[in-house]
Parts: sequence; C-alpha cells; structure tokens
Amino acid sequence: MESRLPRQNVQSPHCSVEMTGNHFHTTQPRERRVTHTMGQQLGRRSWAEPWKIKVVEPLYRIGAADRKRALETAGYNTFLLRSDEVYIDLLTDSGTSAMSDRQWAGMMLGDEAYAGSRNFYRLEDAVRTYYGYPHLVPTHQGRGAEHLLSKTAIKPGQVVPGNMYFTTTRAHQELAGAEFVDVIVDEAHDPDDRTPFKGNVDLIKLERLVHDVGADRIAYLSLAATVNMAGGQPVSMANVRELRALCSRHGIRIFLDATRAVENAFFIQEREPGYETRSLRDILFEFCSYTDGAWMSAKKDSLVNIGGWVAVRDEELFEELRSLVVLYEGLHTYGGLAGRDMEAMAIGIEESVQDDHIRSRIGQVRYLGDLLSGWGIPMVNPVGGHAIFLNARCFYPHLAQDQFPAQTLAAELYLDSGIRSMERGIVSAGRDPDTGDHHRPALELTRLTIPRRVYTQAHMDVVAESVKAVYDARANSRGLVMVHEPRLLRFFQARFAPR
Ligand code: P71
Repeated sequence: MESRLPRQNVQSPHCSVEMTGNHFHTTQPRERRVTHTMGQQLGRRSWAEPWKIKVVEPLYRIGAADRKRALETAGYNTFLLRSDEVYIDLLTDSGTSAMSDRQWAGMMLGDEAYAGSRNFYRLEDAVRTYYGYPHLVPTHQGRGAEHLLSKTAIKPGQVVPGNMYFTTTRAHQELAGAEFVDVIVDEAHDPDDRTPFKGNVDLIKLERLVHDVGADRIAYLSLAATVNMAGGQPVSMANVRELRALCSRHGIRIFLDATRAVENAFFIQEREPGYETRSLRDILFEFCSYTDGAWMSAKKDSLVNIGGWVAVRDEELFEELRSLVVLYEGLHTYGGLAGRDMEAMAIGIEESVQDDHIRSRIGQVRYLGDLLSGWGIPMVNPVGGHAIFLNARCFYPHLAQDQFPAQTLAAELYLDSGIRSMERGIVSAGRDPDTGDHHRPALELTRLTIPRRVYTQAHMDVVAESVKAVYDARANSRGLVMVHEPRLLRFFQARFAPR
C-alpha cells in the first residue's frame, strides 16, 4: 500500500540545517560521507513535520546499572518507573502531546467561572462542528465519560458487543453489570493479516449475537475507531454504514469510542474508494453521523494533556448524563476540567482535523514501522495510527504466555536503552470474572506508542536501533513471574520478578 505522504508534504528545498553531536552513536567512522537522506533511502521524497519547535524540554538517560536498579524497584512494570528514569517515553500517546502556541494562548483565555464558562460553549461548538453531536457533557478524561455512559446506557444483565475490548471501557461496562462480547473480524486477531480495515465489526457475529440473546438484552454496540488493542486498526465507512442499518433494524444504539476517530478518518481517506479527495473533517463528520453518540479521551486525537467528553443525540439520555456528571465529575459545564482545559481542547479539536497534521503524525509512526519491518522485526501489520505493536510471541517463542512475553519485552527494551513501552497482552487482558482464569488474548504485544508532536525522526532512529538490539539478543530472555496482582486493571500496578 503506497503512502501519499511524500507527494503532498515535501520538505522545502532551502533548509540546510546541519545535524551534529549525537553522542550516543559513535560507532560510525566520522569521515564517512552521507550521500542519501532517509527519504532517498526509503525511495521517496523526504517530508517534514508541519511545525517548528518553540520550547524544548531536556532529555536525560541514566546509565545501564541505574536502569537495572530502577526496573527492579518498579517490579519489572514500566508503569511503575519514575519518568526521570526514562529516556524516550513511548508508554502512551495519552495526554503526552505537545500543545501548540495557539493552545497555550488559549489557556490564558480560560474563564474559570463555576457555571457557564465561555470555554464550555467553545468546546460544545467544536464538538458539534467536527463530530456532529448536539448534546455535550465534558469529563475529566475518557474513563470519566465511559463511567457516565456505562451507568446510563446499561441495565445489569445486558450484553455489550464491541470491536475488541479496551481495558478501561470493558471494566466500566462490567461494573455497570454488562457482559462484553467481542464481535471484531477474525483478521484483527492475526498480526500478519494485511487487510486494510482490521478494526471492522463482523456483521455475521453481531447478527448471530442479536439472534442468540435477543435485541432487548443488547445495551448498545460499542464501536471503537481506531481499535487500540488490535494495533490501532481502522474501521471502514462501509462497515459503520452497514452497522447503522443492522442496528436500526433491531433498535440497537451505536456508541462510538471517538478517542482516535480522526486517525481512523485518515485511513478511510487513504484506503477506501470514494474518499480519496474528501477532507478528514468531512470523513469524521460522516462517520459520526452513523452513531448515536460518543465518548472521548481528548488526551489522544485532540492534542491536550487532560480532558474528555461524552456527547449524544438523544435528549433523554443527555438529561441522565447531565444529572450524573454533577455527582462524579463536576457541574455539567466543566465536568472536572478548568475553563482553560476546555479552551485548549476546543482548539486542539480544530488542529487535529488538519490533513497535514495527521499525515505527519501517522507518517512518523510509519517511519519507525518501515525501519523495523526492513530488519524483519515481528510486529502487527499494517502499522496502525498511534503506535508500533511488537509481536512478543515471535520475539520469544520459547516463553509460554503466562511467562509474560510482552511484559518481558518491555523490560528488555528499558534495560537496553531507557525506552519505555507498554505491555498489551495477557497482563492487560486481566482475568475472566466468571472463571477467575487469565483471559488469554491471541495478541501478545508490546506497544511503542508515539506521542503527538513531541519526538523527532532522530528519536525514532534511536528507538529502532534499540528494538533491533533486543531482537538480536532474544534467545537470552527467560520471562517473568507475577509476584503481586491487583484486583482491578492489574497491569497498572502488578509486580514481577525474573524467572
Ligand atoms: C492508552 C490509553 C491510556 C491508558 C488506559 C488504560 C491503560 C493504559 C493506558 C485510553 C483510552 C483508549 C481508548 C480507545 C478509552 C480510553 C480511556 N488509552 N478508549 O492507550 O485508548 O481514556 O485514558 O482518558 O481515561 O495509553 P482515558
């Protein structure tokens, strides 16, 4: 599949910045003449980020012995490292974006009134304009929105079908008394299947579920675009359109996890016939038009460090959400946020739907993916929007899944270079509430998540070389045992020891 990046976003020819002093890489002889840019090596014109840097934050890397001690203290769990112990932080793209000068300026326009802040109305307007939902309830972040929607839209004993689980989403659905049923297409569970829309819902699986349990027992269809745990894989417009028809036939609502829906729109523009010349903005709006409402972690697509919302079309449901938000988050015009946070979010929404922004964002993820693929490193393909998902099973075929291959890989990467990644395998999947046994997901992945507008191509090169070093040493890894297991969302605070 050909990327359109090179043709549409070509680096300006007058740029003559000289790169100097990468003191971590002294293995190449200094006199060697560089004759090809990275773009040329990859057979395309080079392109550059559509921004320049105004403020910098220094990075440090602690030594190998200190990293070993830090990892032991953290119980081999990258969530428990202190960020000062981390060099390049690829734990998550959540709340880790760099805000623009416009967003920072917007922070000064915060109206910190308890009720009716002007920034709330700006946010409401942005959500109506770009996502199309008339009724907005702000929340402190995505899981606040998941909580409110799960409590209002689920009756205990109901079933929630969805295109693969997400950790916090499923936890809230289960806490509200529902059973989550995975109805994603089979291809999503196969890291090597290169189908373009691996996030799609399997209509036959959904239809069969409706038939088996009855439409009344289905609380709603939980549709995520893109699908995080499948590797950031997109849902096609055709799929959501067909889902709308199927769900309307049975009177079932569709709620969208819009956390990375702008990235989903990029893949539709790139891959779906008929959408090549449509703007991201248009595509996003049409996609949302097939759904009854959405919840959002604005910490991803919308380029803010904190914030979220839930928005719906139905007035009655809105009324219920508005009553609950005052109990759990704050008044319905701030939902746990400061006025300035809502302003930054409103501006972030506008910036997030710019075509050149998304091309550069996903282009950077692909750049890392292309390097790793070229070296034969096993990972989820096609590369998704927000991260590279390394296939830990293939790194460590000698480890059983309950020796935690993906957790092991995250630990090895940190030891090698100070890069922080995240386990997305058996530890994240948790236990089946009925049987008490581990969920054993087909995908055992370690995620290298790329924050938006934060790191450069040189950082990606350093990451790629570390992954290669760990891959080359893969036969030496022995796996981990879990020595402490929290009851809820165990991956955040679980502790491990070497086997
Ligand atoms: C990510 C996160 C943040 C996270 C969450 C749980 C474990 C580890 C890291 C958060 C999402 C998400 C989707 C699709 C809802 C949330 C919750 N993702 N839906 O990927 O990806 O939003 O974090 O704002 O509460 O690192 P929230």
